[in-house]
Amino acid sequence: PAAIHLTDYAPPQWRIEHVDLCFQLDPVDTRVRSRLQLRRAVSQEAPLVLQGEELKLINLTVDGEPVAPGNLQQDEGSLTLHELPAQCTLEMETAISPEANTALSGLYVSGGNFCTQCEAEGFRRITWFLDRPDVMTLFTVRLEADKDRFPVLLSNGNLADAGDLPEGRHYAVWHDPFPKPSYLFALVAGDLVCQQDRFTTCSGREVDLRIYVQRHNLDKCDHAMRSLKKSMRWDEDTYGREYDLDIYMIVAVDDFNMGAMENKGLNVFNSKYVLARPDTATDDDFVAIESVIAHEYFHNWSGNRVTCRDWFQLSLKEGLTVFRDQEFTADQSLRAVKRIGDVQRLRSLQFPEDAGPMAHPVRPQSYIEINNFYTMTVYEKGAEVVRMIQTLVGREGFRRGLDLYFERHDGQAVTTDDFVKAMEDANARDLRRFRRWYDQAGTPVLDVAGEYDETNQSYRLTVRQSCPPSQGQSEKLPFHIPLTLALLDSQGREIPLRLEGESQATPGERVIELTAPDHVLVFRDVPEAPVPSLLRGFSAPVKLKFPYTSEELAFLMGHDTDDFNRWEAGQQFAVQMLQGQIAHIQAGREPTLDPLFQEAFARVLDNDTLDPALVAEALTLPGETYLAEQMEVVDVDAIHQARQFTRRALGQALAARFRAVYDALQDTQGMDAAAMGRRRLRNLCLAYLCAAEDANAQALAEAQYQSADNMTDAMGALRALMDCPGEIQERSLAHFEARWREEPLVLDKWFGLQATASAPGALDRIRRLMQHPGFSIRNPNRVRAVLGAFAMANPVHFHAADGSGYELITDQVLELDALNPQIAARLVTSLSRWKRFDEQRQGLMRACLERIVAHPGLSRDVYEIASRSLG
Ligand code: BAL
Ligand code: ZN
Repeated sequence: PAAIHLTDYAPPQWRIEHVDLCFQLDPVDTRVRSRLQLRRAVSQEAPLVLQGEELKLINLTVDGEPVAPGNLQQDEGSLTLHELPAQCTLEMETAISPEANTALSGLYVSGGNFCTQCEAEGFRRITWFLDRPDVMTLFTVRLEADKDRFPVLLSNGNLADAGDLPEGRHYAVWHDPFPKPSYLFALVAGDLVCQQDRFTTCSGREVDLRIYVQRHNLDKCDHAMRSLKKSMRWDEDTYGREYDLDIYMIVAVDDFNMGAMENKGLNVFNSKYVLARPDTATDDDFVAIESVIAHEYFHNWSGNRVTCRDWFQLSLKEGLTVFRDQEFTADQSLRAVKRIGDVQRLRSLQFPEDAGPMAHPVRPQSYIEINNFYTMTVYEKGAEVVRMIQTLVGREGFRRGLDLYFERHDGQAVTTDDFVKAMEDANARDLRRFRRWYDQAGTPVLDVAGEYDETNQSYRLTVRQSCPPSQGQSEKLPFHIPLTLALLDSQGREIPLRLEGESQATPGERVIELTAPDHVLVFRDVPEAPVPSLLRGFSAPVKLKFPYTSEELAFLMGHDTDDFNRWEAGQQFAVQMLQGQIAHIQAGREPTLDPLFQEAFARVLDNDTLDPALVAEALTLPGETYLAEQMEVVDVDAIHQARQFTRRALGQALAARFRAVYDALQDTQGMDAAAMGRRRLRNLCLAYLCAAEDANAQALAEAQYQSADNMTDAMGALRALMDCPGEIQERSLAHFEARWREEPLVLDKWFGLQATASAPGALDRIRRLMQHPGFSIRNPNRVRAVLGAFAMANPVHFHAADGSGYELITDQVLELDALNPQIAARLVTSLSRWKRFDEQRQGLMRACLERIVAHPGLSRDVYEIASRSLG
């Protein structure tokens, strides 16, 4: 398959000013009639090339007349019309089979209902079209279906008409007054019920809010509805963005490739991000639902009103919208806790992507299959890039820039350059160098060193930036990096900062702008040797290296005035210690627990002035994938052993204190952030107690499981018990399965726990789970809960030395590819970083990738990931 390049972008030669669509819905044979009002956008004659996949063309006319056979050419994926008048009406009828659509792209059936997913290129699986985001069209959509089976008929915009038809059928007509690209089209038809509410916008307009679900899920919509109203108010208050239609609809479906989709006025959601009751969903689920609802809602401006010119600009809407949803979530709870979670995700998932064969810039320069570029880099690193702009221009400046961006580009399809330009123009700033963040892949490294000069009372920081080469980019130009820092005295107070050449010191922290490969910063009037607090709040997505001693890290853990950096110091301390343990294990020696670390850890546990959520973050050891990133050659077994050893040793050494904190946190009622924080810390204490392999702890966990009235505590207990194989664990897992086997989203938690278990016999376990009546390879959530969890979050067994884990995943990738290439391709990424492992594993992983690439009939999606990985 051929790659598509950003440099080949050319504006569309035709515009579709209006489209009328009429769907005669039938699961096996749906008929789609479309009428396109076309206008040529260039002065010279130009053929019209429409995209289409898996379509049967029934008939076609131009201005009511058939087209001469010589002027119509159908190829794989395209339909070309020659010699069209500059303005004309094209009418077509196509036939599609939604029920046979297992790729879940285009129009398909889920749970007996019709739904669509058109981003990025699913619309071409519905009808022939200019299926590209820079063609913005007014849509009028008529739906016709059997009234009993499909009583609800929805599409984008506002309802214009509805009524009955002969033979038990009915219709609805929807008109969307905002021109939009085809990827934002949606339709839903089915037997659904809705939870309804209202929202009055800041200008006083009334909006009808509806969440559509299957009837048995109607009691799980309250949280989603609350989240929607909060998001709408927050976007008005924070960014002055008001909703623009009379109705906002969300539909939950069980079979969905992504998390959710921001179709104009009609969001279609993976039910995982809608449905929640305290007894069925954990606190993390509640938070995730709130943030995805917010994310899709925020897209109404950052994505829909202003959209992308082409798919290389995907981060224009995704990076910005992730940034907006991160800020929203930060405002609902503790900002530092949100930041910690986001940075953990970035470092454990995006940094590896940026260092591997799939590395690509935030604005990729080429792709074979765009679905493969809905990545951590485009989303999460893209959000970091937006965050850095805010750090550079300040919050008010950022708001000015965003206002200008929306005002200047409303109704347009634009580029990341247009976004940066608006930020520059609104703030009279030059961000030329900053733009490199969009075009250069790889994670920059900051090597920092500090030197105190007592005689001159000065502190000298030298900062060197570098960035390792990535595919197609051997040399990198320096990045424009905001480095937020403070200097702390021995009491933990921030020393006022006066850089050489400045006449006055300023209190607090500073944002230093790094633009060159090397910087030397000399701070004056520094009365004692300071401890620097660097990259505060993770002010840039870089790897920071500073030679802190254990004592300095312990000091920062207890004293840094930046919450994020206090946590970060603990993580760095833990990484240092775990690395030492890993080396011991590799040398055949017993690991030991550093008493200084234990002390610092215990001080945090005992600190009852800190918020429990922050304490829980501080007491959570770095994850295995993050630790793997720090090693030359990844040793999954040694990493796992070291981490388990440390958990057990801390659990044993501090058992009484964990128990005391556990007991003190009895008040865990409520769904507010404070209650969630208490539950988090309490469950963490329980996990350490169980890791210590104490029989009392198992009984405590079982008692918690049995008495839990919420899923967080039930799962907290079960997760803790996963460290203790035996009767109690088996009994509890069996109880959970019996209780929740009819609730697929809850059963996914049970699948996930077992798919990630480190106990022996993982392969049999995975095979058994796949035989469970609740499992289906056709459902993306089930695949993620079992196969995804195994491949991404069970390193010890996935990387089993005999290659059995790789073989299992390879078999499943090939089976899945014939059904759903997008989901299959995601699974392949688990094999892509084979070069990071020892020689034997490298050989086994490479052989699996080669087996995949050689498989006949492979999808573009899987081919691209597997071939690049071998690259
Ligand atoms: N646009 C795809 C789903 C999302 O990022 O909202
Ligand atoms: Zn998005």
